[in-house]
Amino acid sequence: MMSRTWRSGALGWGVVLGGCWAAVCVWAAGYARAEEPSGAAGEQLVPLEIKLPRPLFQGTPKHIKPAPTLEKYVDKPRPPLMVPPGLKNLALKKKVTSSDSEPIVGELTMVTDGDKEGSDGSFVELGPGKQWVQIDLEQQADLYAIQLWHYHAEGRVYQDVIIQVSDDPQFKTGVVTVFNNDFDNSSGMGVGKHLEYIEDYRGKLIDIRDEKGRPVRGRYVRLYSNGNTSNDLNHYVEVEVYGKPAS
Ligand SMILES: [Ca+2]
Ligand SMILES: [Ca+2]
Repeated sequence: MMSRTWRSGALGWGVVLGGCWAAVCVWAAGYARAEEPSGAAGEQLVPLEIKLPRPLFQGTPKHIKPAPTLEKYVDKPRPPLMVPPGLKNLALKKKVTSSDSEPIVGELTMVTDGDKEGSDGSFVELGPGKQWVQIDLEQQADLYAIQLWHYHAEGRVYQDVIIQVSDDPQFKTGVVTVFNNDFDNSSGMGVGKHLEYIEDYRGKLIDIRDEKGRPVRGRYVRLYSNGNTSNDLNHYVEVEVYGKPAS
């Protein structure tokens, strides 16, 4: 009698637990579905794969003081950027022009040569003050993300980083500013809302889609800077522009 009660009790709990487990599974499946990212066009998104160079220093750079306008330095792998499949680095080996056509060190071709190692011989050094480099993607394209390394042999902050996209090589018409961290307008191109950041081997990955997840269309990408926390010169190790040719 007692044993039968116990058994039916256990059976009852088994049903309850089994039911709960099924409910959890259904909830988890629903949650996973809800969390699956989709793009502006409703397509499935995948992590953007970026090959990082080897680190040249470790630990938090101590010589740069925290500020409300400076992103907090985090020495951890960054979360993946979810993008539509099939994006390519359209900047690779493409022609680079600059406000400083005769760099102090290196060549402009180094900006897009695929070499991201930050040691001597792998960066181009432009003159002091506000300077820009411009990449011609050679065709109109839908652009999703920009990954850049100014310099990563020591922790530095490059000032007034402003990035624009246009179909006009002179950047006079149809200019879209996709990044601007000139918080005090010292470069005179308008106050930027983005934060300054300390560079390391991970460089800076910038999602340039609009608030609805749509890419920016254009053929030319221009990147400004205005010196850095170690000197008033401007450097580039590599710039990658992820997108696909406009259809
Ligand atoms: Ca390079
Ligand atoms: Ca500034």
